[in-house]
Amino acid sequence: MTVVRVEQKVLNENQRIAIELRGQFEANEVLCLNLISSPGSGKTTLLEKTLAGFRHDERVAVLTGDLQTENDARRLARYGFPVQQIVTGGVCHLDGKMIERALAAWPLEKIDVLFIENVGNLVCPSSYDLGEEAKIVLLSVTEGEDKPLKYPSIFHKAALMILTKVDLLPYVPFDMEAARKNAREVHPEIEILEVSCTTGQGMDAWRAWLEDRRTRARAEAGA
Ligand SMILES: Nc1nc2c(ncn2[C@@H]2O[C@H](COP(=O)(O)OP(=O)(O)OP(=O)(O)O)[C@@H](O)[C@H]2O)c(=O)[nH]1
Ligand SMILES: [Mg+2]
Repeated sequence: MTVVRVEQKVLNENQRIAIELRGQFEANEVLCLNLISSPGSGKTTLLEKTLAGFRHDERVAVLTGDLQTENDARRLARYGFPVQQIVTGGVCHLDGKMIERALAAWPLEKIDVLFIENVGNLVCPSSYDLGEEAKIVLLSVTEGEDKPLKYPSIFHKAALMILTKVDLLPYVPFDMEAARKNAREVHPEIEILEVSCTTGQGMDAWRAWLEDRRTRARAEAGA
């Protein structure tokens, strides 16, 4: 019983911070996207390819979470955009406080798109609102098409599911149609993209999705 109460208190405190963060993102017209997946599904690789496609004068920034290392920030910093690593020291998700602390160093009015790479974990990050415009869940074709049914919370909350590593489809038994069906069973409106960072397949559709979100966010801010 006590454990449940403590957890609720932490989540309520997080919700308060998330509301503040969302207000700041809206006021500064920042499109914030929270990328979530199990470890190794390809979050950092997708962000590397995405950053490589932005013009150098685009106002893009990345916060990347990790239990222990700064490896991902090092990989992402090579593209010339502001990147910060958040090392959680063993905590299995990012929370609002961590984002608030990281953003204290960055003037939000100078950022148009903020990517957050969450800690690799399909469960814990789904409970923590970071003030983002949308959660994006990545599912690689080596993980099994049943994952939306086994971890429904994140697939229910994500606006977009990206099926990653589709270049491996000839080598692994993964039923794309079943994966789509399972995701739509827990979230009928979820958008779905298929991407390979190795071959570049699907990257144009991903960039178009991003551009569409930016246009919508700008229109909402102007309304
Ligand atoms: N074949 C193939 N491999 C990929 C693709 N995308 C990523 N990988 C590989 O998958 C491994 C994990 O990729 P990361 O981008 O580090 O995964 P991550 O989700 O950021 O991992 P964590 O941050 O540890 O949770 C690396 O060896 C990548 O090279 C892809 O599209 N195709
Ligand atoms: Mg990573």
